[in-house]
Amino acid sequence: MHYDHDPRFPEGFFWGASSAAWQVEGGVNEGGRGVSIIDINSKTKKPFADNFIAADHYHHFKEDVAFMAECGFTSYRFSLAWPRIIPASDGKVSAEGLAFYNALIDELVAHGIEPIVTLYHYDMPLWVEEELGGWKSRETIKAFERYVRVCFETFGDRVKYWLSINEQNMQIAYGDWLGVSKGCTDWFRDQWRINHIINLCHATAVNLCHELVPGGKIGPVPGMVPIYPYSCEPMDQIAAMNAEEFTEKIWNDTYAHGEYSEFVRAYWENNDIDPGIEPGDEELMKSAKIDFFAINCYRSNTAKWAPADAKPHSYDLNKTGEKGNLVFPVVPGAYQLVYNPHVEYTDWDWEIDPVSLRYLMRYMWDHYHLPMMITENGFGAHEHKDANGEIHDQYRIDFLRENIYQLGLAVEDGCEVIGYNPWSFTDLLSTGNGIEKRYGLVYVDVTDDELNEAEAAGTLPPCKRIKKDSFAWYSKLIKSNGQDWGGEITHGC
Ligand code: BGP
Repeated sequence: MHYDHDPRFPEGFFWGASSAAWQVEGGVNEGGRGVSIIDINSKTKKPFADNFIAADHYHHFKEDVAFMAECGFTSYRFSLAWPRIIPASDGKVSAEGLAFYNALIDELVAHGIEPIVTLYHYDMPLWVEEELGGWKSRETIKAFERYVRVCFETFGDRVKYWLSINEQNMQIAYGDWLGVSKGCTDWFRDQWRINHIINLCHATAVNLCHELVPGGKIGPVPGMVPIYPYSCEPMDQIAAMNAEEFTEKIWNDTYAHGEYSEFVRAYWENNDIDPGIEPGDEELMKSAKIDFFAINCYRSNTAKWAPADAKPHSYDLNKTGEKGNLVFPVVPGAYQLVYNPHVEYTDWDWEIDPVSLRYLMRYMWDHYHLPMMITENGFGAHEHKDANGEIHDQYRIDFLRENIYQLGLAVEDGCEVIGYNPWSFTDLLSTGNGIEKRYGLVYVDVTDDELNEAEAAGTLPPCKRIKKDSFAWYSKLIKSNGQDWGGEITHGC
Protein backbone atom coordinates (compact mmCIF):
# COMPACT_ATOMS: atom_id res chain seq x y z
CA MET A 1 0.00 0.00 0.00
CA HIS A 2 1.32 3.40 -0.95
CA TYR A 3 0.38 6.51 1.05
CA ASP A 4 0.69 10.09 -0.15
CA HIS A 5 1.20 11.34 3.41
CA ASP A 6 3.55 10.52 6.25
CA PRO A 7 2.13 7.99 8.69
CA ARG A 8 0.03 9.28 11.58
CA PHE A 9 0.05 7.89 15.08
CA PRO A 10 -3.07 7.71 17.25
CA GLU A 11 -3.66 10.23 20.02
CA GLY A 12 -2.42 8.91 23.36
CA PHE A 13 0.22 6.72 21.69
CA PHE A 14 2.84 5.67 24.27
CA TRP A 15 6.25 7.09 23.41
CA GLY A 16 9.06 6.04 25.73
CA ALA A 17 11.93 3.61 26.09
CA SER A 18 12.73 0.35 27.75
CA SER A 19 15.04 -1.35 30.24
CA ALA A 20 15.33 -4.39 32.50
CA ALA A 21 16.21 -4.41 36.19
CA TRP A 22 19.36 -6.52 35.99
CA GLN A 23 20.72 -4.53 33.07
CA VAL A 24 20.13 -1.05 34.41
CA GLU A 25 19.85 -1.02 38.20
CA GLY A 26 23.10 -2.25 39.74
CA GLY A 27 22.88 -1.97 43.53
CA VAL A 28 22.79 -5.76 43.73
CA ASN A 29 23.91 -5.81 47.35
CA GLU A 30 21.74 -2.90 48.39
CA GLY A 31 18.23 -2.52 49.69
CA GLY A 32 18.22 -6.10 50.93
CA ARG A 33 18.21 -7.57 47.39
CA GLY A 34 18.87 -11.30 47.24
CA VAL A 35 21.16 -13.05 44.77
CA SER A 36 19.75 -13.83 41.34
CA ILE A 37 20.63 -16.48 38.76
CA ILE A 38 21.47 -13.71 36.31
CA ASP A 39 24.12 -12.31 38.72
CA ILE A 40 25.97 -15.57 38.23
CA ASN A 41 25.27 -15.82 34.53
CA SER A 42 26.51 -12.28 33.89
CA LYS A 43 29.87 -13.16 35.47
CA THR A 44 30.41 -15.72 32.71
CA LYS A 45 30.61 -12.90 30.11
CA LYS A 46 34.01 -11.62 31.22
CA PRO A 47 36.02 -9.53 30.41
CA PHE A 48 32.81 -7.51 30.13
CA ALA A 49 31.33 -6.07 33.30
CA ASP A 50 28.72 -8.03 35.21
CA ASN A 51 25.52 -6.51 36.58
CA PHE A 52 26.95 -5.40 39.93
CA ILE A 53 26.80 -1.68 39.07
CA ALA A 54 25.34 -1.71 35.53
CA ALA A 55 24.09 1.84 34.78
CA ASP A 56 23.64 2.50 38.51
CA HIS A 57 20.01 3.42 37.94
CA TYR A 58 19.45 2.32 41.54
CA HIS A 59 21.07 5.56 42.68
CA HIS A 60 20.30 7.70 39.59
CA PHE A 61 16.63 6.89 39.03
CA LYS A 62 15.32 10.36 39.86
CA GLU A 63 17.79 11.98 37.49
CA ASP A 64 16.89 9.39 34.83
CA VAL A 65 13.16 10.05 35.15
CA ALA A 66 13.81 13.80 34.93
CA PHE A 67 15.64 13.21 31.62
CA MET A 68 12.74 11.07 30.38
CA ALA A 69 10.32 13.87 31.16
CA GLU A 70 12.56 16.40 29.43
CA CYS A 71 12.61 14.15 26.36
CA GLY A 72 8.80 14.08 26.36
CA PHE A 73 8.20 10.46 27.36
CA THR A 74 4.65 9.33 27.97
CA SER A 75 5.69 5.79 28.96
CA TYR A 76 8.62 3.84 30.37
CA ARG A 77 8.93 0.08 30.24
CA PHE A 78 11.06 -1.48 32.98
CA SER A 79 11.14 -4.66 35.03
CA LEU A 80 10.82 -5.51 38.70
CA ALA A 81 13.57 -7.67 40.19
CA TRP A 82 11.98 -10.63 41.96
CA PRO A 83 15.06 -10.99 44.27
CA ARG A 84 14.61 -7.38 45.37
CA ILE A 85 11.03 -8.10 46.41
CA ILE A 86 11.31 -11.62 47.87
CA PRO A 87 15.04 -11.98 48.55
CA ALA A 88 15.18 -15.29 50.42
CA SER A 89 13.48 -18.63 50.84
CA ASP A 90 11.78 -17.54 54.07
CA GLY A 91 9.41 -15.79 51.65
CA LYS A 92 9.46 -12.48 53.51
CA VAL A 93 8.59 -9.49 51.37
CA SER A 94 11.32 -6.85 51.48
CA ALA A 95 9.96 -3.47 52.55
CA GLU A 96 13.08 -1.84 51.10
CA GLY A 97 12.56 -3.56 47.77
CA LEU A 98 8.96 -2.36 47.57
CA ALA A 99 10.03 1.13 48.66
CA PHE A 100 12.50 1.36 45.77
CA TYR A 101 9.88 0.47 43.16
CA ASN A 102 7.22 2.59 44.84
CA ALA A 103 9.57 5.56 44.62
CA LEU A 104 10.36 4.88 40.95
CA ILE A 105 6.70 4.44 40.03
CA ASP A 106 5.69 7.57 41.97
CA GLU A 107 8.40 9.54 40.21
CA LEU A 108 7.16 8.38 36.80
CA VAL A 109 3.54 9.09 37.58
CA ALA A 110 4.44 12.54 38.93
CA HIS A 111 6.05 13.30 35.56
CA GLY A 112 3.06 12.03 33.57
CA ILE A 113 4.88 8.90 32.40
CA GLU A 114 2.90 5.65 32.20
CA PRO A 115 4.78 2.79 33.90
CA ILE A 116 4.78 -0.39 31.80
CA VAL A 117 6.10 -3.11 34.05
CA THR A 118 7.66 -6.48 33.24
CA LEU A 119 7.27 -9.06 35.99
CA TYR A 120 10.11 -11.31 34.89
CA HIS A 121 13.19 -10.41 32.87
CA TYR A 122 15.69 -13.24 33.53
CA ASP A 123 16.42 -12.53 37.21
CA MET A 124 15.03 -15.47 39.15
CA PRO A 125 16.13 -15.42 42.79
CA LEU A 126 18.88 -17.96 43.40
CA TRP A 127 16.85 -19.54 46.21
CA VAL A 128 14.10 -20.39 43.74
CA GLU A 129 16.59 -22.23 41.55
CA GLU A 130 18.55 -23.90 44.35
CA GLU A 131 15.79 -24.74 46.80
CA LEU A 132 12.79 -25.22 44.55
CA GLY A 133 14.43 -26.39 41.32
CA GLY A 134 13.86 -23.25 39.24
CA TRP A 135 12.00 -23.56 35.95
CA LYS A 136 12.43 -27.34 36.15
CA SER A 137 10.03 -27.57 39.09
CA ARG A 138 6.32 -26.98 39.47
CA GLU A 139 7.06 -25.60 42.94
CA THR A 140 8.27 -22.49 41.14
CA ILE A 141 4.74 -21.79 39.90
CA LYS A 142 3.61 -21.26 43.50
CA ALA A 143 6.59 -19.05 44.28
CA PHE A 144 5.95 -17.01 41.14
CA GLU A 145 2.27 -16.69 41.99
CA ARG A 146 3.15 -15.32 45.42
CA TYR A 147 5.63 -12.85 43.91
CA VAL A 148 3.25 -11.50 41.25
CA ARG A 149 0.44 -11.25 43.79
CA VAL A 150 2.65 -8.96 45.90
CA CYS A 151 3.47 -6.89 42.78
CA PHE A 152 -0.17 -6.49 41.70
CA GLU A 153 -1.35 -5.68 45.24
CA THR A 154 1.42 -3.17 45.88
CA PHE A 155 1.76 -1.38 42.56
CA GLY A 156 -1.57 -2.10 40.85
CA ASP A 157 -3.09 1.20 41.99
CA ARG A 158 -0.65 3.04 39.70
CA VAL A 159 0.52 0.42 37.18
CA LYS A 160 -2.12 -0.59 34.65
CA TYR A 161 0.07 -2.11 31.92
CA TRP A 162 1.80 -5.33 32.92
CA LEU A 163 4.06 -7.67 30.97
CA SER A 164 4.37 -11.28 32.11
CA ILE A 165 7.64 -12.86 30.98
CA ASN A 166 10.31 -11.40 28.77
CA GLU A 167 11.21 -13.45 25.71
CA GLN A 168 10.16 -16.87 26.93
CA ASN A 169 10.70 -18.08 23.36
CA MET A 170 14.30 -16.90 23.29
CA GLN A 171 14.96 -18.36 26.74
CA ILE A 172 13.91 -21.76 25.40
CA ALA A 173 15.14 -21.54 21.81
CA TYR A 174 18.60 -20.36 22.93
CA GLY A 175 18.65 -22.00 26.37
CA ASP A 176 22.38 -21.80 27.03
CA TRP A 177 22.77 -18.06 26.39
CA LEU A 178 20.73 -16.99 29.43
CA GLY A 179 21.49 -20.06 31.53
CA VAL A 180 18.00 -21.63 31.38
CA SER A 181 19.42 -24.98 30.23
CA LYS A 182 21.90 -25.12 33.13
CA GLY A 183 21.76 -28.51 34.88
CA CYS A 184 19.60 -30.12 32.20
CA THR A 185 20.77 -33.52 30.98
CA ASP A 186 18.48 -33.83 27.95
CA TRP A 187 17.77 -30.28 26.78
CA PHE A 188 16.06 -31.53 23.62
CA ARG A 189 13.23 -32.87 25.79
CA ASP A 190 13.69 -30.90 29.03
CA GLN A 191 13.08 -27.60 27.25
CA TRP A 192 9.43 -28.48 26.65
CA ARG A 193 8.78 -29.32 30.32
CA ILE A 194 10.46 -26.07 31.35
CA ASN A 195 8.49 -24.21 28.71
CA HIS A 196 5.24 -25.69 30.02
CA ILE A 197 6.03 -24.54 33.56
CA ILE A 198 6.78 -21.03 32.28
CA ASN A 199 3.47 -21.08 30.39
CA LEU A 200 1.68 -21.91 33.64
CA CYS A 201 3.47 -19.02 35.37
CA HIS A 202 2.45 -16.69 32.55
CA ALA A 203 -1.18 -17.87 32.74
CA THR A 204 -1.21 -17.46 36.52
CA ALA A 205 0.05 -13.88 36.18
CA VAL A 206 -2.54 -13.04 33.52
CA ASN A 207 -5.45 -14.23 35.66
CA LEU A 208 -4.14 -12.61 38.85
CA CYS A 209 -3.63 -9.28 37.08
CA HIS A 210 -7.25 -9.29 35.95
CA GLU A 211 -8.42 -10.27 39.42
CA LEU A 212 -6.30 -7.85 41.45
CA VAL A 213 -5.60 -4.78 39.32
CA PRO A 214 -8.62 -2.58 38.61
CA GLY A 215 -8.48 -1.80 34.90
CA GLY A 216 -5.25 -3.79 34.59
CA LYS A 217 -4.06 -5.10 31.24
CA ILE A 218 -1.41 -7.73 30.70
CA GLY A 219 0.46 -9.32 27.80
CA PRO A 220 3.49 -11.49 27.07
CA VAL A 221 6.75 -10.19 25.58
CA PRO A 222 7.89 -12.43 22.74
CA GLY A 223 11.28 -11.72 21.21
CA MET A 224 10.37 -11.50 17.54
CA VAL A 225 12.61 -11.88 14.51
CA PRO A 226 10.55 -11.82 11.31
CA ILE A 227 11.75 -14.60 9.03
CA TYR A 228 11.89 -14.43 5.24
CA PRO A 229 12.41 -17.34 2.87
CA TYR A 230 15.78 -17.02 1.16
CA SER A 231 14.24 -17.59 -2.28
CA CYS A 232 11.00 -18.51 -4.01
CA GLU A 233 12.15 -22.12 -4.07
CA PRO A 234 9.14 -23.78 -2.37
CA MET A 235 11.21 -25.60 0.27
CA ASP A 236 12.69 -22.27 1.39
CA GLN A 237 9.15 -21.19 2.28
CA ILE A 238 8.67 -24.33 4.38
CA ALA A 239 12.07 -23.65 5.97
CA ALA A 240 10.99 -20.10 6.89
CA MET A 241 7.77 -21.47 8.39
CA ASN A 242 9.72 -24.08 10.37
CA ALA A 243 12.13 -21.47 11.72
CA GLU A 244 9.21 -19.26 12.64
CA GLU A 245 7.45 -22.10 14.49
CA PHE A 246 10.48 -23.23 16.48
CA THR A 247 11.66 -19.78 17.50
CA GLU A 248 8.43 -17.80 17.99
CA LYS A 249 5.09 -18.99 16.59
CA ILE A 250 4.68 -21.93 18.97
CA TRP A 251 4.78 -19.43 21.85
CA ASN A 252 2.55 -16.78 20.32
CA ASP A 253 -0.12 -19.34 19.39
CA THR A 254 -0.13 -20.60 22.97
CA TYR A 255 -0.45 -17.11 24.46
CA ALA A 256 -3.18 -16.03 22.08
CA HIS A 257 -5.25 -19.22 21.95
CA GLY A 258 -4.53 -20.56 25.44
CA GLU A 259 -3.62 -23.98 24.09
CA TYR A 260 -0.82 -25.76 22.29
CA SER A 261 -1.07 -25.83 18.50
CA GLU A 262 -1.42 -28.92 16.36
CA PHE A 263 2.06 -28.18 15.02
CA VAL A 264 3.82 -28.47 18.38
CA ARG A 265 1.72 -31.43 19.49
CA ALA A 266 2.66 -33.29 16.31
CA TYR A 267 6.30 -32.42 16.90
CA TRP A 268 6.18 -33.78 20.45
CA GLU A 269 4.52 -36.97 19.28
CA ASN A 270 7.00 -37.57 16.48
CA ASN A 271 9.92 -37.00 18.81
CA ASP A 272 8.66 -38.86 21.86
CA ILE A 273 8.54 -35.70 23.98
CA ASP A 274 6.41 -35.45 27.11
CA PRO A 275 5.93 -31.78 28.06
CA GLY A 276 4.58 -32.72 31.49
CA ILE A 277 0.98 -31.52 31.13
CA GLU A 278 -1.02 -32.39 34.25
CA PRO A 279 -4.77 -32.32 34.93
CA GLY A 280 -5.99 -28.75 35.28
CA ASP A 281 -3.09 -27.22 33.32
CA GLU A 282 -4.96 -26.88 30.06
CA GLU A 283 -7.93 -25.27 31.80
CA LEU A 284 -5.61 -22.75 33.43
CA MET A 285 -3.96 -21.92 30.09
CA LYS A 286 -7.32 -21.57 28.36
CA SER A 287 -8.65 -19.22 31.04
CA ALA A 288 -5.74 -16.76 30.71
CA LYS A 289 -6.81 -14.16 28.14
CA ILE A 290 -4.10 -11.71 27.22
CA ASP A 291 -4.97 -8.09 26.44
CA PHE A 292 -2.15 -7.27 24.04
CA PHE A 293 1.19 -8.40 22.70
CA ALA A 294 4.31 -6.54 23.86
CA ILE A 295 6.86 -7.12 21.13
CA ASN A 296 10.64 -6.97 21.11
CA CYS A 297 12.07 -6.73 17.60
CA TYR A 298 15.52 -5.62 16.49
CA ARG A 299 16.19 -7.54 13.29
CA SER A 300 14.97 -10.02 10.71
CA ASN A 301 16.31 -13.44 9.69
CA THR A 302 16.40 -15.34 6.43
CA ALA A 303 15.81 -19.09 6.17
CA LYS A 304 16.79 -21.68 3.65
CA TRP A 305 15.90 -25.34 3.45
CA ALA A 306 18.34 -27.71 5.22
CA PRO A 307 18.09 -31.33 4.01
CA ALA A 308 17.82 -34.12 6.57
CA ASP A 309 21.44 -35.15 6.02
CA ALA A 310 22.84 -31.60 6.50
CA LYS A 311 25.42 -31.21 9.27
CA PRO A 312 23.69 -29.70 12.33
CA HIS A 313 25.04 -26.56 13.93
CA SER A 314 23.86 -24.46 16.83
CA TYR A 315 23.50 -20.66 16.72
CA ASP A 316 26.85 -19.08 17.62
CA LEU A 317 26.03 -15.47 18.38
CA ASN A 318 28.57 -12.76 17.63
CA LYS A 319 30.15 -12.17 21.04
CA THR A 320 32.89 -9.78 19.95
CA GLY A 321 31.18 -6.89 18.19
CA GLU A 322 33.39 -7.38 15.15
CA LYS A 323 31.47 -8.07 11.97
CA GLY A 324 31.57 -11.61 10.57
CA ASN A 325 31.70 -13.44 13.90
CA LEU A 326 28.29 -15.04 13.82
CA VAL A 327 27.52 -18.61 12.83
CA PHE A 328 23.92 -19.26 11.83
CA PRO A 329 22.16 -22.44 12.99
CA VAL A 330 21.54 -25.45 10.78
CA VAL A 331 18.63 -27.68 11.81
CA PRO A 332 18.63 -30.69 9.47
CA GLY A 333 15.28 -31.46 7.92
CA ALA A 334 13.86 -28.12 9.09
CA TYR A 335 15.82 -24.98 8.20
CA GLN A 336 19.08 -23.08 8.28
CA LEU A 337 19.47 -19.36 8.73
CA VAL A 338 21.65 -17.44 6.28
CA TYR A 339 22.83 -13.89 5.60
CA ASN A 340 20.38 -11.69 3.72
CA PRO A 341 22.08 -10.00 0.75
CA HIS A 342 19.47 -7.20 0.72
CA VAL A 343 20.16 -5.66 4.14
CA GLU A 344 23.05 -4.12 6.05
CA TYR A 345 24.38 -5.56 9.32
CA THR A 346 25.44 -4.07 12.66
CA ASP A 347 28.86 -4.78 14.17
CA TRP A 348 27.18 -7.71 15.96
CA ASP A 349 25.88 -9.09 12.65
CA TRP A 350 22.28 -8.13 13.39
CA GLU A 351 20.23 -7.33 10.29
CA ILE A 352 19.33 -3.65 9.89
CA ASP A 353 15.89 -4.05 8.37
CA PRO A 354 13.26 -1.44 9.25
CA VAL A 355 10.72 -2.82 6.76
CA SER A 356 10.63 -6.03 8.80
CA LEU A 357 8.91 -4.08 11.58
CA ARG A 358 5.98 -3.22 9.31
CA TYR A 359 5.88 -6.80 8.09
CA LEU A 360 5.89 -8.05 11.69
CA MET A 361 3.04 -5.79 12.76
CA ARG A 362 0.97 -6.93 9.80
CA TYR A 363 1.82 -10.57 10.51
CA MET A 364 0.94 -10.38 14.22
CA TRP A 365 -2.23 -8.41 13.58
CA ASP A 366 -3.41 -10.84 10.90
CA HIS A 367 -2.72 -13.87 13.09
CA TYR A 368 -3.93 -12.67 16.47
CA HIS A 369 -5.88 -9.44 16.12
CA LEU A 370 -4.66 -8.13 19.46
CA PRO A 371 -3.28 -4.64 20.18
CA MET A 372 0.51 -4.43 20.08
CA MET A 373 3.15 -2.27 21.69
CA ILE A 374 6.83 -2.28 20.83
CA THR A 375 8.79 -2.89 24.02
CA GLU A 376 12.22 -3.26 22.46
CA ASN A 377 13.84 -2.14 19.21
CA GLY A 378 17.17 -0.38 18.88
CA PHE A 379 20.71 -0.16 17.66
CA GLY A 380 23.66 -1.58 19.64
CA ALA A 381 27.00 0.10 18.90
CA HIS A 382 30.52 0.70 20.12
CA GLU A 383 30.47 4.35 21.19
CA HIS A 384 32.90 6.90 22.53
CA LYS A 385 32.77 10.58 23.41
CA ASP A 386 34.40 12.92 20.93
CA ALA A 387 36.93 15.60 21.91
CA ASN A 388 34.09 17.80 23.18
CA GLY A 389 32.65 15.05 25.31
CA GLU A 390 29.69 14.57 22.93
CA ILE A 391 28.23 11.48 21.31
CA HIS A 392 27.07 11.87 17.71
CA ASP A 393 25.01 8.74 17.09
CA GLN A 394 23.62 9.52 13.64
CA TYR A 395 23.44 5.75 12.88
CA ARG A 396 20.99 5.33 15.79
CA ILE A 397 18.89 8.28 14.63
CA ASP A 398 18.74 6.74 11.14
CA PHE A 399 17.83 3.35 12.57
CA LEU A 400 15.09 4.67 14.85
CA ARG A 401 13.66 7.05 12.24
CA GLU A 402 13.32 4.29 9.64
CA ASN A 403 11.90 1.80 12.13
CA ILE A 404 9.36 4.21 13.56
CA TYR A 405 8.30 5.26 10.07
CA GLN A 406 7.64 1.62 9.19
CA LEU A 407 5.72 1.19 12.42
CA GLY A 408 3.62 4.18 11.40
CA LEU A 409 2.98 2.61 8.00
CA ALA A 410 1.72 -0.48 9.80
CA VAL A 411 -0.67 1.77 11.72
CA GLU A 412 -1.83 3.22 8.39
CA ASP A 413 -2.26 -0.37 7.15
CA GLY A 414 -4.82 -0.89 9.91
CA CYS A 415 -2.77 -2.52 12.68
CA GLU A 416 -3.59 -1.52 16.26
CA VAL A 417 -0.31 -0.34 17.75
CA ILE A 418 -0.43 1.44 21.10
CA GLY A 419 3.16 2.33 21.89
CA TYR A 420 6.83 2.40 21.02
CA ASN A 421 9.46 1.84 23.71
CA PRO A 422 12.86 1.27 22.15
CA TRP A 423 15.81 -0.28 23.93
CA SER A 424 17.09 1.69 25.76
CA PHE A 425 16.86 5.01 27.57
CA THR A 426 20.30 5.14 29.14
CA ASP A 427 23.12 2.87 28.09
CA LEU A 428 22.92 -0.30 30.13
CA LEU A 429 24.39 -3.75 30.31
CA SER A 430 23.93 -5.89 27.20
CA THR A 431 23.23 -9.60 27.59
CA GLY A 432 26.75 -10.55 26.54
CA ASN A 433 28.97 -7.54 25.98
CA GLY A 434 28.72 -5.51 29.14
CA ILE A 435 28.30 -1.80 28.59
CA GLU A 436 30.50 -1.95 25.49
CA LYS A 437 27.44 -2.62 23.37
CA ARG A 438 25.50 0.60 23.89
CA TYR A 439 21.88 1.23 23.01
CA GLY A 440 20.96 4.37 24.94
CA LEU A 441 19.63 7.76 23.97
CA VAL A 442 21.64 8.84 27.01
CA TYR A 443 25.29 7.91 27.38
CA VAL A 444 26.45 6.51 30.71
CA ASP A 445 30.02 7.67 31.08
CA VAL A 446 31.70 4.50 32.29
CA THR A 447 33.52 1.60 30.62
CA ASP A 448 33.56 -2.12 31.36
CA ASP A 449 37.08 -1.83 32.79
CA GLU A 450 35.97 0.98 35.09
CA LEU A 451 32.96 -1.03 36.22
CA ASN A 452 35.15 -4.09 36.88
CA GLU A 453 37.69 -2.02 38.82
CA ALA A 454 35.03 -0.26 40.88
CA GLU A 455 33.39 -3.56 41.76
CA ALA A 456 36.74 -5.00 42.88
CA ALA A 457 37.54 -1.87 44.92
CA GLY A 458 34.07 -1.57 46.41
CA THR A 459 33.59 1.93 45.00
CA LEU A 460 30.97 3.50 42.78
CA PRO A 461 31.94 5.32 39.57
CA PRO A 462 29.99 8.56 38.89
CA CYS A 463 28.21 7.06 35.82
CA LYS A 464 27.54 10.56 34.52
CA ARG A 465 24.62 10.87 32.11
CA ILE A 466 25.27 12.66 28.78
CA LYS A 467 22.52 13.15 26.20
CA LYS A 468 23.43 11.73 22.80
CA ASP A 469 22.30 13.39 19.55
CA SER A 470 19.52 10.79 19.34
CA PHE A 471 17.98 12.20 22.54
CA ALA A 472 17.20 15.57 20.93
CA TRP A 473 16.05 13.95 17.69
CA TYR A 474 13.71 11.51 19.49
CA SER A 475 12.39 14.29 21.70
CA LYS A 476 11.27 16.34 18.68
CA LEU A 477 9.67 13.34 17.06
CA ILE A 478 7.68 12.26 20.08
CA LYS A 479 6.64 15.77 21.09
CA SER A 480 5.13 16.09 17.59
CA ASN A 481 3.41 12.68 18.06
CA GLY A 482 5.50 11.26 15.24
CA GLN A 483 5.38 14.09 12.71
CA ASP A 484 8.78 15.79 12.94
CA TRP A 485 11.02 13.17 11.32
CA GLY A 486 14.09 15.39 11.31
CA GLY A 487 15.57 13.96 8.12
CA GLU A 488 14.97 11.99 4.95
CA ILE A 489 13.15 8.69 5.04
CA THR A 490 14.95 6.13 2.87
CA HIS A 491 12.55 3.20 3.25
CA GLY A 492 9.42 5.26 2.58
CA CYS A 493 6.43 3.98 0.71
C1 BGP B 1 16.55 -8.62 24.22
C2 BGP B 1 16.48 -8.64 25.72
C3 BGP B 1 17.10 -7.48 26.38
C4 BGP B 1 18.28 -6.85 25.66
C5 BGP B 1 18.18 -6.90 24.16
C6 BGP B 1 19.45 -6.56 23.43
O1 BGP B 1 16.46 -9.89 23.73
O2 BGP B 1 15.14 -8.69 26.15
O3 BGP B 1 17.33 -7.85 27.70
O4 BGP B 1 19.47 -7.25 26.15
O5 BGP B 1 17.75 -8.14 23.70
O6 BGP B 1 20.29 -7.68 23.35
P1 BGP B 1 21.83 -7.58 23.66
O7 BGP B 1 21.93 -7.00 25.01
O8 BGP B 1 22.34 -8.99 23.61
O9 BGP B 1 22.42 -6.74 22.60
